[in-house]
Amino acid sequence: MSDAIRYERVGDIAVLTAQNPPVNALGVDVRKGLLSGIERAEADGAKAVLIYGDGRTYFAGADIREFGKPMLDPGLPDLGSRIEASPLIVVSAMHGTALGGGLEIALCSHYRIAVPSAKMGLPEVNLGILPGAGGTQRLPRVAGTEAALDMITSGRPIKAPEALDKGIIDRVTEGEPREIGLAYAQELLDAGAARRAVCDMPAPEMIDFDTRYDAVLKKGRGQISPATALRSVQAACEADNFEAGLKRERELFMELMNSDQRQGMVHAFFSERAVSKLPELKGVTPRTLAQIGVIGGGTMGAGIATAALLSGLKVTMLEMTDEAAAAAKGRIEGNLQGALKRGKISQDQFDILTQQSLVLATDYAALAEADLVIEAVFEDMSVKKTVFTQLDAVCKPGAILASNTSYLDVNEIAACTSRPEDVIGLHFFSPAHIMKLLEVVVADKTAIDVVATGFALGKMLNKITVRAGVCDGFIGNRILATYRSCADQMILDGASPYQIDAAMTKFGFAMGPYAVSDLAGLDIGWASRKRKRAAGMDPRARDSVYADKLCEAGHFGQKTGKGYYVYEAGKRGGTPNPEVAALIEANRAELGITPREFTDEEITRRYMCAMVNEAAKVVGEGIARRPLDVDMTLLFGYGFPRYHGGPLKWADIQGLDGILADIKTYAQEDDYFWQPAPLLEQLVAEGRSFDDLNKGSN
Ligand code: TC6
Repeated sequence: MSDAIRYERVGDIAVLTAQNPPVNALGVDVRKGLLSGIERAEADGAKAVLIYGDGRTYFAGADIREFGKPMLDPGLPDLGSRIEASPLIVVSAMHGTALGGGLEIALCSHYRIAVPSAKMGLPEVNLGILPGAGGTQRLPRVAGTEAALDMITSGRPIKAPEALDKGIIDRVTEGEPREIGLAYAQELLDAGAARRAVCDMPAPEMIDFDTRYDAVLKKGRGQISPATALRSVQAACEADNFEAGLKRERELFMELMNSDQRQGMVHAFFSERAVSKLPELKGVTPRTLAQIGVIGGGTMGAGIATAALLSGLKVTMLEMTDEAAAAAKGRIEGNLQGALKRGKISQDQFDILTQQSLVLATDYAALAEADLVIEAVFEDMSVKKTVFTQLDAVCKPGAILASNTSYLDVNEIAACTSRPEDVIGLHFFSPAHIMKLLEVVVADKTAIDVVATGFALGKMLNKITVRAGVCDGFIGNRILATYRSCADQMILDGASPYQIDAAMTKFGFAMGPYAVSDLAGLDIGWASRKRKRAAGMDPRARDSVYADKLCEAGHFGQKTGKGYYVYEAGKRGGTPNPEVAALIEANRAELGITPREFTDEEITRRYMCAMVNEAAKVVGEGIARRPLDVDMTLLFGYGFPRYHGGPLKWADIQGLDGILADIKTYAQEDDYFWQPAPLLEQLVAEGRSFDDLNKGSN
């Protein structure tokens, strides 16, 4: 018997208890234990078997760490079928999360009971695979085709009462899984209940799968697992018998298991958990966080305040005038109304947050007791310095002084205070109460417990928190500036913004870079270009002015109704702005460029090579500690498609040598922009990958 499953007899019931913390993943030892437990129960004269999990959960799924390696026996599908075929009555009692292979084992049991708080689902599509242990065959049989398709293609878990309604479980009872499971199994035995196998149920109802397939594929924006899972459910309806359906599920499962997308999504799963685990923070106690100040109540500051309020912090919002403070309050209330509508907070909570937890102020003295102050004022160094000088004068000793700057030098900001060790960058993404990313920007003198507090804040606000070093744009905006510049150069050379947007949405981004610029506001890029020109650009750098002309004409994108696209009131999305082509042509003529054709493939390759090359520089220079930090920044802050895993995982999958070779080819046209990252050259020379660096850092 394996240690991962404890076997015991309680009267006529053999009890199999999973003991594989933290989440009772169905690794090989657990599978072996379940198999031998069933065999032993049958040999032992037991009449029923109860399966449940020790600790916080029933099985949370297959052991994801085993993916990509040969599956050791017994495999999950065979184990499930063996449990289902047992002549004994098998009962699963669920608590915590019964996910993926976990729910599939429950579906192989003959009866299912759960505590009300238990959640269950088949989230495999989010890992780039499909429920491959019979889930696509059994769930539609018990829940019906529509309900099963919804759960399987979305990966969305449901709570026990909903599962009861859908016929997925038989009973919901308060209590400990062991106690309720034993009582239920005994009740079934006493009632002489029959063994009941889902595989014996009739095939589920047929629906129009082809129409659904197209819709699911479109919704996935290139992600193949939901649409493939749909085909597997279709097999449940169409196959001659249960075994034939299982066989089809297996084939489709293996296709996905061997796909690049599975690699990308599993990388994302582990990286989003690893990203905030920094060895240097082990054992460091964060400073107390109860009350924070936010300076500046524009979109960003109001978003930060909203996020903080929702996490239970008290917030003092500082603005310049009473009118501006009232406007900030209006924005925060608007954000909280959204949370109220989505059911995240109750009306009572809304009232408390807006009337008690939020304080408005126009005098810095109101920040004297704050544990942390986050400045979200205009992105200008002299304005920031004025703010920090005042904060230095009023804040209590030990208070953390944070800037939400997206580009500026946090060392320079820190230097204008008498306490640079308390200064840090906390770079939120707009809208800050919705976007998941937080860059914690660590300056030269930032104290380690201040860094730990930045991460603690990220956890409180439910953010993906990434450590970044100081440089222009930190991790995300620095890399963005480079791939945007690559796109701008392709435009000078002959591509159109619309072709680039189309190529990048085909790659999997929700929006292309020019549509994103219109959304963010073209004035942001304009200000950044002016700042770079004022600081003195390298004469070898290619500069473009067509975008400036749009701004000079007052076109800042969506907010002014016109940018790269024209936006009509009441209509979603925009149509290409006909003025843009003329501006680009004038710019090309000025520079003496004869435009050439670009294919979508070339656009994607250049764009991605620029992104990967800059990302490799960011890691090589220590601005990001690990490649996975870059990957998570791009995934959670910049809409990078999750199924590619992040730019550096994507690069590993493509092959680093090919990427370096292409960068060197592009460098023959422009050896200033396309300078290969030393880290990329080193990895290629050593035959290593970015992921090797991730593993080496754990
Ligand atoms: C499947 O079942 C396929 C079946 C078909 C096969 C034929 N495996 O998230 P947390 C680790 S696919 C291995 O921080 P929470 C996790 O990495 C699977 N490890 O906790 C972390 O490790 P660390 C379908 C796993 O309370 C630790 O456990 N199932 C697995 O916030 C704690 O995790 C899923 O997709 C795993 N399956 O959330 C469920 N799960 O401490 C995936 C977790 O070293 N899991 N770990 O960083 C989850 O969604 C969440 O972990 C949770 C618990 C909701 C279960």
